[in-house]
Amino acid sequence: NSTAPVTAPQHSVEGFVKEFLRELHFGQGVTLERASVNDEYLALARTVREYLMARWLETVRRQRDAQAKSVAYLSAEYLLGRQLDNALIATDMTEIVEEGLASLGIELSTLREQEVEPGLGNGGLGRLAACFVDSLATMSVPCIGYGIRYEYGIFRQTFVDGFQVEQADTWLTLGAPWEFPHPEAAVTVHFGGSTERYTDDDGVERTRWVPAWDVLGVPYNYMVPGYQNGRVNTLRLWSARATKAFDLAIFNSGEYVDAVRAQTFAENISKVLYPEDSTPQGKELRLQQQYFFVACSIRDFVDNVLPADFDLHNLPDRIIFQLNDTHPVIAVPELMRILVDEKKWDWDEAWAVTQKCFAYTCHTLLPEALEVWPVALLGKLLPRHLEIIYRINDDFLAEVAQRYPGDELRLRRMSIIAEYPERSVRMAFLATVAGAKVNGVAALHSQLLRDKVLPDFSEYWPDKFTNVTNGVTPRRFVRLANPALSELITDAIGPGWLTDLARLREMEPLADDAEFREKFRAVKAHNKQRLSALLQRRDGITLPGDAMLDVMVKRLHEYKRQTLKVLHIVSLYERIISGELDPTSIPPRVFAFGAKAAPGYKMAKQTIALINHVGRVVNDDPRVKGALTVVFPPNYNVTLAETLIPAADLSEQISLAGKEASGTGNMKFALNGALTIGTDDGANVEIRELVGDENFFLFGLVEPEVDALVTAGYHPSSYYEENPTLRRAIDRIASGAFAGGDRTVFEPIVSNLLHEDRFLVLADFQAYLDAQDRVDAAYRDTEAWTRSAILNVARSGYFSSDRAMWDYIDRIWHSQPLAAR
Ligand code: 26Y
Repeated sequence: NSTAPVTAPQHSVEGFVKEFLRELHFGQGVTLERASVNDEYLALARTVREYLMARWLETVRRQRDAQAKSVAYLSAEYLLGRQLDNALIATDMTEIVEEGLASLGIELSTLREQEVEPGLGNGGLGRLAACFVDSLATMSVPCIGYGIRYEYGIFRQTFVDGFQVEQADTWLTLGAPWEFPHPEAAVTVHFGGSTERYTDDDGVERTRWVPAWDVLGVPYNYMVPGYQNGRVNTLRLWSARATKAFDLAIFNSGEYVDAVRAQTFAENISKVLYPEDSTPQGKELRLQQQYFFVACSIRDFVDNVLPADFDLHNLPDRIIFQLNDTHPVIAVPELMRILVDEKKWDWDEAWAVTQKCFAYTCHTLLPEALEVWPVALLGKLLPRHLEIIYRINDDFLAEVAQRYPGDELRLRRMSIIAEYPERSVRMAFLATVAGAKVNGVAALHSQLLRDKVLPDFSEYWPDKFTNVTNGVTPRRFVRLANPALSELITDAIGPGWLTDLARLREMEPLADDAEFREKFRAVKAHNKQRLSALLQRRDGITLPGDAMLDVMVKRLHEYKRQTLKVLHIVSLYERIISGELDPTSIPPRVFAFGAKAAPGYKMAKQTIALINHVGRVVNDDPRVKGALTVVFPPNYNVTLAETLIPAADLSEQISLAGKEASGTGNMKFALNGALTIGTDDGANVEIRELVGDENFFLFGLVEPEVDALVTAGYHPSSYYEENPTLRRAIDRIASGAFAGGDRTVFEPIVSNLLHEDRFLVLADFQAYLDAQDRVDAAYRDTEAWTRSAILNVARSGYFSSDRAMWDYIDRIWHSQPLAAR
């Protein structure tokens, strides 16, 4: 009967094997003897899915019944990482599956490797969204994640002669076993056209949008399993399809081929993730993507998630739309359009509700990363939304004028519409005006956001601004990525830490236990071997046996200062080969990099080449052999991070103070027992406060000093002239020593450093080298280093994304989980 409960297959080896073979036979249509690795992987994924299905359906049902307030997380990016292991851990199936597969002669590890991770994000912001939905599911908080199902995620990076070459990310080609498409539930989204005034049946003057074209949004649902709590939330990603209108055009047009091409035009909207993550170019397709997914999502929530008779005046009791940066901010005028044009509400009534439904998270401090849309472009694509934005701005500025009579300059500064260099909409201002709350992503960032980025707004609405320091999920970044450490922790303090990470504190006394330190070192050594084996297999890279592993992994950006790290390596190299430094006097080090550059970002791509070329020279030089090794495996992604981070001894977090909003890699390293060398920036500040000064290598200018130096006039060449160590390192690069004698290849990097150096690499160089000397000294005392590493783990529980989610609930959402807290 239709209400029969869906039940999961038996939680046992036999239950699993039976189901797996059924999937192989009836799902994949192959016998075990004839099955490919991909057949086996797909059958396994579908089997594991079955163990989650009953929980998922039950979660959806309970959520409908409870009518509780939900979070709708709106994000253009979700950098999910592989799904299989996460699902196994959530269902506690790993051992059963390992044993069951082994009985069929299949290795689980082989099937794991078959999965291509969904890379539907660029970096920190996308990975944060994935951590947040994981935590909300684990905490039993009603949440639906909305985003875009890009057909091509972040590009695959390869190196040719050390230079980055991008390849398409074809993550869907071998099958997508984790998604549930619902073409029957497609939503229509309109674009273009014009607006017109008319008088409605009640004699009221109204506006309506007469769009020119439309596309369909097809929802693809993904399971977001909570950690062993019987709950599965939903991530709904939208894919663009042509509408009937497009099909009709095909039949009515003589130009059949052109018409079919027009169909592809519609489908282009969700085709590819933009690989830029800080310099938004005003690309029309990007705006189409943004409006596409928020229009689908609001429509979906209002029409499908809410009950049919729901009174939208109560919307704020049922939903909070959390805006992940400005990318989904066009949702604000979209909700206004629905309420005012479609539901025929008064403007003020609609605005009062809208203002309670949104909250905005800012992820940057770089002025060039703040999105603005030229009015001409926005008006062409979304003419009604532009009118609505103008009206919001007019009303807002009228209010400001009342509070500050005669303050023309202030009005110009605060206007949502910028006039120069071109008339455009400042999306961060729109989000701030519309949002009930605005938050930064680390304590320092939130402070600078108030003081530097949005000072007029924080003066106007002091209570609107708050901070929620980022976090990362311990399920993926400790339990899944570091099973050996997880076992050690659980043996010591029990399993409760995985859902209550503050409990890692209970490990603190063990830092003074010699036996525990020995075990902790064994875990690190094991993880290094695991990494070594992976890099050998994956890239043919050989790691030296026993060396400090010094890791810098993150997107390539000038403000993150990979160049400072390169100067450190070149300086060590130069001092060794010139006879100044005895290579046996320093602990052997492996410098590992991972970084993708935006394809159009010249300086970043050149820096990648420089790292690779320095690596080639250093690794081939017998004079430094064993002492210095540089590795740069291509295509750094979530999957590689899961093996790289647990092996690290030293975490490089060396951005210029005041530029990195938070960082989340920094948290993952600390939680896996690496010590940080870092500036006073982003969440580094909080990491250092918590782990203690003596367990963190701090260096460099602090933000007010950066500010003062830049204001006074910064001259990088003076550092070059006055510091011989620095001069020798830069000269070596300039000499062409890393480009086969060609001085031109890296000339742009050298001249940028000497004459511009926007991010004060030269100003921080000596302080960085001094801090690295402190690292070397500390590393020589093995017991003390291990003690610090253990304390880093024990004191980093604060950086769980579960804690971040509780903070959002307390400070922003005011929703409550279905289950008691
Ligand atoms: C508009 C487009 C060009 C764009 C696309 C992606 C702009 C920005 C981004 C992504 C930004 C991002 O990843 N920011 C990072 O967010 C992390 C999570 O809050 C922070 O930890 C990190 O410091 C910040 O750089």
